[in-house]
Amino acid sequence: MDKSKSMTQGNGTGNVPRPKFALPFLLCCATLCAAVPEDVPELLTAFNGEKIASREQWESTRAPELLEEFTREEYGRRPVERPESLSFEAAEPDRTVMDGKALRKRIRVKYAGPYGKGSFSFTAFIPRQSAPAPVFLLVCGRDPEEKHDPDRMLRKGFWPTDEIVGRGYATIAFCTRDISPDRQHGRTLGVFPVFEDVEKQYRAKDGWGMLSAWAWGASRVMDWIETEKLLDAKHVAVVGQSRGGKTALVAGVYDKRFAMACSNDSGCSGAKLNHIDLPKSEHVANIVRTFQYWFCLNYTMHANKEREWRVDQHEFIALMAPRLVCIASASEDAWAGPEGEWWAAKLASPAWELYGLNGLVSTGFPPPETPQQEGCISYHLRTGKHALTPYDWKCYMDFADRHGWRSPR
Ligand code: GTR
Repeated sequence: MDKSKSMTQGNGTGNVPRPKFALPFLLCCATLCAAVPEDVPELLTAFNGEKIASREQWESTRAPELLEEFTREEYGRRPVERPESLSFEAAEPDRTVMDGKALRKRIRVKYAGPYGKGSFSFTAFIPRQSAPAPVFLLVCGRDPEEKHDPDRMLRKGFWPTDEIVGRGYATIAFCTRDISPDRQHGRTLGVFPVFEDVEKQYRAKDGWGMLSAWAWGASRVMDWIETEKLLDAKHVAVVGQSRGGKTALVAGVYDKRFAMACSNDSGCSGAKLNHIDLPKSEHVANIVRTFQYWFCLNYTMHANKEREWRVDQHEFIALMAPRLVCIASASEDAWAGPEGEWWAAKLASPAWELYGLNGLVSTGFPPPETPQQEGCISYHLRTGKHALTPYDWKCYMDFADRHGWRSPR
């Protein structure tokens, strides 16, 4: 039996059980298998061989060609960015919560396109303070009952609203399934049939996949943030875990209004480098077998050939430069490939250097609970499993603090 296949069988819900390995075995694998990556596509050499030595060359030549490559081959083209018909309304009356420390808003985003209309809601917790609050926007790819929790009945660590507000940040969450359900036939629902004739037209090979659609949702929340005087639209971080972590990177790369992207345990097709030997980690062949609909159709062509492709994921992270990026891994998350995530962060760094900034300041893959946060890329490894925890949030907020998001600017 094909071993990789057994690891990625769907359970009909869009969620796939992650393969289970014992911790000592995984740590041993990570140490033994993660050799220094070889033949990694060169970030600062354009496809025509031109060396990229300045910020101007990066912005005029290299960044656009990389963006075009990732769009055409991996995440797909959007039929629309901000739709002409877009409006916001209160989904519920505002409420004071957290013993008077925060205002809770529930907002409905309504949009329309050539083939119909759609809507989704999000929840915002805004600290009561005089200055506009910087924001952490969570792309929630989990069940809302379990993780999103607009009524704060469960108080899960996945979205620790009280802690975030307690540190002076506003936080907003929306559920990806409200943009489009996370399943193969989700393309006939949510945002897709509003902007495409999904019944009559064949899906274009480079047409947007679901990660791009979810990230589009994050940008529509950003549209609202720009209208809200209680919020500081210049300091908004988009955060996500796993499929949400891939989405957070896509959101940040395609929408420069996001000042920071936090990609937690995003792994394959997110922050993990493909040019690294981590046999227990997910590969393109695994991901397209189960989650083809997350990507454009062209991406399937790279299954088992990702190392022959002229780009790798560090170059996608580099498209965030000169803005802030947080990459995070968990020690027991071999499927996401922690060392591959660290290497991608490291190899993306030269893009920041073109701006006279540091990317990831690090001498090597760190031990757990030792965040590397001196440059514009933050990396941390957390002890434990595939999750988003208060410790991860603490690292993200520490990093934003370091960059003056809360102090007088
Ligand atoms: C896995 C998938 C990963 C990751 C994860 C998740 O099954 O293979 O790429 O996205 O789901 O979202 O938890």
